[in-house]
Amino acid sequence: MVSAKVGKGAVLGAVALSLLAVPARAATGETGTARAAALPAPDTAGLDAVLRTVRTQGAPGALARIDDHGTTYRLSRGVDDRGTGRAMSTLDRFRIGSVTKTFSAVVLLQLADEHRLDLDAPVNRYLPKLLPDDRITVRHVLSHRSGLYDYTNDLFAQSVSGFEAVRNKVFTYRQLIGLSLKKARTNAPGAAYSYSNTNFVVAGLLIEKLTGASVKTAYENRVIEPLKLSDTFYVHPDTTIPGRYARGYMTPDLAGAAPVDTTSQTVSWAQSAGAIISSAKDLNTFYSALLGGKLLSSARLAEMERFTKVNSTTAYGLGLRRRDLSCGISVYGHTGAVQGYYTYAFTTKDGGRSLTAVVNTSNNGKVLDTLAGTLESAFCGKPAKSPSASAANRRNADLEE
Ligand code: HEL
Repeated sequence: MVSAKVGKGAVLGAVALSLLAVPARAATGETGTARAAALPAPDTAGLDAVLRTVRTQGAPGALARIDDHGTTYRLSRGVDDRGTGRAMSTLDRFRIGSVTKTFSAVVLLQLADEHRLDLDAPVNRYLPKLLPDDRITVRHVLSHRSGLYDYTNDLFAQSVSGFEAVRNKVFTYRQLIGLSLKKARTNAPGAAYSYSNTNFVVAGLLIEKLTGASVKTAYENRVIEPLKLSDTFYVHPDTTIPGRYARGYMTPDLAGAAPVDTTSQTVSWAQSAGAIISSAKDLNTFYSALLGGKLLSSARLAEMERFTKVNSTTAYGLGLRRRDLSCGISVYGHTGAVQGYYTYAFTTKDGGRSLTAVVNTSNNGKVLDTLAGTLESAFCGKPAKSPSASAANRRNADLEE
């Protein structure tokens, strides 16, 4: 059950652990940047402790991958398939949920770079009469400040039955926006941050209007192919994950009931707000390239990084989250929660060190909270003080939005 080919591996009961550290640049004599030297070494033991803890809290499997200036660390625990007992692997593909939002924002910011989109123009300039208020701009939408109500609050008021009701459904973007517009807006345009999937459905419609093609084509032409993201797919409305993947399991609403296998789903309720499939390697490549300035001009990247404070540890830019860690380091990326999977994918300011951590469960706030500890282990290194103050117990600030 040990998948490590290099480095350390261990088997603990029925649990598989692989820990692989590959100093890819050592052979060429390359060294890290000055910035890399300033970062503490990743705490792989701490990272593994987080993966073990989420297993005890109900996650069938967990994985984490760090890419640090050419050195890769890979850890996995538990299973990616409860039926067969196959070990979770860092090679597994999974559903990334709202990490998709950064992909959508990148496409729109590239269109802004090409002078085909003005971020401060009303959405209605490009999509006449779509929204009931001409003051809602593209920037408001990408920063969750539009005030458009999040229709998923209603769809998933009951977690399992809500999921089953939409699992195989195919929505149009306009149907989803219609669900939102049945409800009062949460704030005046630009007045407040209020996270809403509706914003990134509007983003998808904008992408399709401005490019004259599907979001799938835009993701492929502008991000997936240029970065050679061979594990990244937008298959909507297909329900299957290509190749090797982790099956997703939603925690039942009723204690004692069996986990719900959510692997097969259209994710049509999310589309450009949350339907991409990817892997830890690809997400690390993506965020490293983005923060490293390879996808956007420096002016557009700076706009993406104009953050609105969400709470004490989180801020939101344009389709991009910032997490402020206990050691004073801030990291940039996104979190994802789609039925069956939780994802954290973040990188440093220069894109030099990236972490993706995933569990194949959802509807489990404890696991989501605990998984945030992977950020502390990956970017802050070993805790300076008592290990009992472990970052594994940090509250997931995103839940407090
Ligand atoms: S929620 C978030 C996360 N985002 C938002 C988006 C995403 N995901 C959703 O809106 C799906 C919510 C339903 C998930 C479901 C479960 O856990 O399986 N939960 C329920 O049904 C609860 N009643 C802000 C956490 C993000 O991090 O951006 O992804």
